[in-house]
Amino acid sequence: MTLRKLLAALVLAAATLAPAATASAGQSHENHPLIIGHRGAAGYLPDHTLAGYALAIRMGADYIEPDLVATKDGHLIARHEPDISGTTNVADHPEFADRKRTETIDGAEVTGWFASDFTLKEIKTLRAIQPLAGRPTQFNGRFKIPTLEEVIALAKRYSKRYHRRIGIYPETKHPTYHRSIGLPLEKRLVRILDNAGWNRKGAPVIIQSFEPGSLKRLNKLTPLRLVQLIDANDVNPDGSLDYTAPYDRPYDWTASGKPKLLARTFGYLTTDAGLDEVASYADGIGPWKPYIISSALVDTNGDGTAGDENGDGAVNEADRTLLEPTDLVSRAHARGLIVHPYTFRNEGFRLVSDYEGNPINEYLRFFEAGVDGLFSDFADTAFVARDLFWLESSPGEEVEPGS
Ligand SMILES: [Ca+2]
Ligand SMILES: [Ca+2]
Ligand SMILES: [Ca+2]
Repeated sequence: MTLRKLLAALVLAAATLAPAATASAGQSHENHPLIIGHRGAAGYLPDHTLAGYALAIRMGADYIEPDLVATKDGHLIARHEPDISGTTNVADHPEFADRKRTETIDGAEVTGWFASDFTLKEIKTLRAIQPLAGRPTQFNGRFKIPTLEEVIALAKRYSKRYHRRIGIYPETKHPTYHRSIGLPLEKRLVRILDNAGWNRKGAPVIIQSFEPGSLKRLNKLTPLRLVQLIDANDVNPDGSLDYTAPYDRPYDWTASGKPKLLARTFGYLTTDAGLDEVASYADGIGPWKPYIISSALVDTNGDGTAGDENGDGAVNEADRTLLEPTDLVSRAHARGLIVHPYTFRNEGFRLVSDYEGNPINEYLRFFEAGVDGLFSDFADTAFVARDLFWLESSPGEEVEPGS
């Protein structure tokens, strides 16, 4: 499908559905639950491009999510990693061939091209590519790498155009690493928000990070809402979480060398004590989905082993069975913390078997579990699911036809 056709189809869908999300421009009303366009519209267009963010907004996202890394000259650009080789065509630029190198990031060796070796002017000669296998690649090479300023300008422009409140949900990526190379993110981020008139309470901005240290710094610099992300490495067959490094704990805890912090995993942040601590410097949590509703690998096809239950030759989410929701949402809410889990994706192999291949069922399950918003690669699907959720949870008078 061409981009034009894709956009036409989606705009038609959005035009049909848009009234439910309408709010006057400048109004402080925020939809609940919130739909956050994860890396823009990652299911359709290369991550972190203005086209991707615009598409997410047109599909119904309330917030768009730029991940932030720093360039050599201190600009903040939207990329998921400091290593830009997976998300740009830098490898096709012979003039940058000699910049390929190996760097240690959060204790792991990474070989590639690093944003901090490039000026913004040089970054602007690159184009974004699709990093995830199985996602559309026909738009590779079309879009530039945006700065945070450009993302903010886009959100403001679309808020006016669609008379909806569009926010941004920036993430400080690898804050300890950026600090170690002399390019700390926090003050840069706040300065840019200041210049945009958005470093104020009530502005449509939520800032997220995996590192508590980054959020604690930001808590001193800004009145904006802050969200503590909570990761893990994998889900064990029994549904418990696996904390294999480097997804064992926030990297600033590891780097601190403090025995108290080294004794913790990300899981600590979901305990009562951990949530109390988060509430002292942040306004919410952004947990990986299994912290709220996990799944187990069970022998559903009765062949005596738990593995490839649906017989498609691979063991993945589609072979797993849902467990009951945890009490994380209610314990977070009891402390006044909002809850925004990640990441919701449409592909069948990423959906637990109980959802029967329909991503709408997953959204509904999480909305029913009480989440305040979620990060989605497919804002259009999230938008439709939320309409269904609102419809089902409102005591309407109309009787379903035929009932
Ligand atoms: Ca992110
Ligand atoms: Ca089996
Ligand atoms: Ca399978």
